[in-house]
Amino acid sequence: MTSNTISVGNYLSVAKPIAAAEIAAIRAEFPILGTQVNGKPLVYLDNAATSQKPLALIEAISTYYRTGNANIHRGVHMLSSRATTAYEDTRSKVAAFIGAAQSSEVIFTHGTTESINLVASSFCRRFLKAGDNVLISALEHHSNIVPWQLACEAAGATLKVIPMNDRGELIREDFTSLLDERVKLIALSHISNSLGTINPVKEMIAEAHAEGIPVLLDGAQSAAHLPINVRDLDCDFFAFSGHKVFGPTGIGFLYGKEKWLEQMPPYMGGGEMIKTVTFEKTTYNDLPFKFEAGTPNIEGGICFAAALDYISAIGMDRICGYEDELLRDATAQLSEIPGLEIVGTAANKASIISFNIRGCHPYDIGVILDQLGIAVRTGHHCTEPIMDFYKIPGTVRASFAFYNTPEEITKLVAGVRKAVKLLT
Ligand code: 7TS
Repeated sequence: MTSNTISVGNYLSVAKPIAAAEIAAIRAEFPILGTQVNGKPLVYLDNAATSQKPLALIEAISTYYRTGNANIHRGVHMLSSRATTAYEDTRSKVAAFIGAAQSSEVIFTHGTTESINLVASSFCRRFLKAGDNVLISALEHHSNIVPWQLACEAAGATLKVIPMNDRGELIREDFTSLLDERVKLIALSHISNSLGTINPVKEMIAEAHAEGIPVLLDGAQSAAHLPINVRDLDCDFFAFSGHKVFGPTGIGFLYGKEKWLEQMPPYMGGGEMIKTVTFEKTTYNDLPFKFEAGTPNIEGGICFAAALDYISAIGMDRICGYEDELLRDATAQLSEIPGLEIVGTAANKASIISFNIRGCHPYDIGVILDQLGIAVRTGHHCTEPIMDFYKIPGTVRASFAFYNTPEEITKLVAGVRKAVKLLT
């Protein structure tokens, strides 16, 4: 594999990555990257937790509140109708960004967690019964475990888990052997937030569909790193958070195939999700509004468009190619540190590296890195079952975005070497 050949989801694509010369201009678009932490220039390597925001987004939020604030889908007045149009325009942009057939298949939520809970609540009320199974994987974030536990408990169903190997890759034969007519839904992370594993979801979805089983993808990590096309992947649901792709917090979406969304009961009751209400009976609104009760995150919805425009202009394939170079560089350099063990060594990985150092607690390494201005995450990363699998309390995790640089990797490596010296 050359550095220009990147693994995109489950198919290979050749991209010309962002060039090193372009990075300074890109970084200038993110004011926070020019700030200092603990007297040192910030090195932000916690992008899997949340991404930083470009000026285009920051200015869009300011402009919205200065000149455009109104409630949507209700007023006859100019501000309201403009806000409604802008909010619905973002829905169309999201649909285009993920390759959905129509924007009515995009439901705005607060983020990935709410999107998964929506399906776990609504789909399972309609389709899950006692004796059925829901299938998840050993690589899931708590957000893609707990909602299914709640749904299975309510229905009298069983939650089953696709196991993984020591490299953090799902064991395909075990997946195949778990597929039977009792499985009503599979909920699978596209990319593991702890290990960076890119799951071969396209093949797994095809295999599940051959058995008539729908698949939800937890895309919290993938849409920031890979071009996404829900029709090409053929997933039935795709859950996502705007803040992971340089957008605002508190806005995300659930993509769902119309054939499922039409059959699912509403998730929450309230304003906007209805057609008519009497005390005896309520009829529900059309898609996507059936699933959008109450006043939504209007600012987030409208301004998310600025973030999508920004990254679309750069190109997800170029972002993916550049991040792949950062990943290889960081993996090679970190691996040279004595006592450092990379946790999660899948063949197909996104730009997320978890590691531990023999004799050091991840938290202590994180504190020393913080003193050097380097932001990483330490702990279990909301994936306790993964930590249990490796019998470790947690990891240090560095997660890269396209605005990170080889110089920042050098600083990370020097910081980790310093931590090793101080702690061992
Ligand atoms: N699923 C995955 C794979 C995630 O990485 C996250 C957040 C979520 C679901 C939940 O997303 P939310 O936006 O609804 O909170 N992951 C992380 C992380 O790795 N560090 O902080 C949040």
